[in-house]
Amino acid sequence: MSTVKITPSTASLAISIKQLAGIQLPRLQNTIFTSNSTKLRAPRRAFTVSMAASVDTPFEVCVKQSITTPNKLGDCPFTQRVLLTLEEKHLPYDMKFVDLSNKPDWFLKISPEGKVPLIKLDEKWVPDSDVITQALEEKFPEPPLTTPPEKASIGSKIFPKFVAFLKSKDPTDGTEQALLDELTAFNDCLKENLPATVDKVILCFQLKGPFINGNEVSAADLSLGPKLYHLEIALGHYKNWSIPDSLSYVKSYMKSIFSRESFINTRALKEGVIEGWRPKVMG
Ligand SMILES: N[C@@H](CCC(=O)N[C@@H](CS)C(=O)NCC(=O)O)C(=O)O
Repeated sequence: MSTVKITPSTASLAISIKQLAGIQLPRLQNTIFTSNSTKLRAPRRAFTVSMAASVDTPFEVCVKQSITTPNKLGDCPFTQRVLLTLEEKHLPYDMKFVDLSNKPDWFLKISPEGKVPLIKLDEKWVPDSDVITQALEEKFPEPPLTTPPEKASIGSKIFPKFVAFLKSKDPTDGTEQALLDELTAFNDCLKENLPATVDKVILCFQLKGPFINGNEVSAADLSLGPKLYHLEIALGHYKNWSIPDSLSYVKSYMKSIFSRESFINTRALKEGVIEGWRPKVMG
């Protein structure tokens, strides 16, 4: 099966490619996303002409409801990871908002642990973003999002260090330095992805990424991206802290992830992220 990947910025590009290739492009399935069964939009996006992701019925996903704005997506980085995976695989989904401060009975019946995200796969409710994203990769391998094992844990210690620093009330306890050490290690990994000598190549990589696995986004980025989004908002708000300019690869990485259409479609409201962390910061 051959796969033609197109990133059309206009409908005319798609039409001319269709004419040139003499192929019948499928209708832009999987791009109508609904929230509480309301049609929202048909986003412009890269799409894959292949047998993959030929799903018409949206996946039902239980997501955290915003604590500031009803019927808006809440501040759960694990939920965003799952939604990002669905978006990047061009799979349709239907969000079911769950008020985690007042969990409804229907939710507790399908989620004994009372946690989101939760997705219905083959008529079964499946919890946990690790399990869900792995299952989606197996069922819908195109486009592939697997991060090679040797790179899969890159950046994974940043989140716990961020939480420790955010909660810390003692500026001398070393939590800020521990976070900086993790971010510096991540900066070095990203730097190694780039060839250092050819300026044009560097420019090209900078425009496209770079991501943990180089040029293409992969599962590790979809896990880390939402956590870095929380880090930026929460530390900016509660500690007036931002990532130092010297960590330029981390900064451009965040820009690349945060500006993806999939990310914009699935990110929590900024005020929701701030309020979500308040009890942890104050407690
Ligand atoms: N390991 C789980 C963690 C999921 C999780 O902790 N979700 C939080 C929201 S971000 C939750 O549902 N907490 C339950 C609660 O707040 O009552 C995953 O990766 O999906």
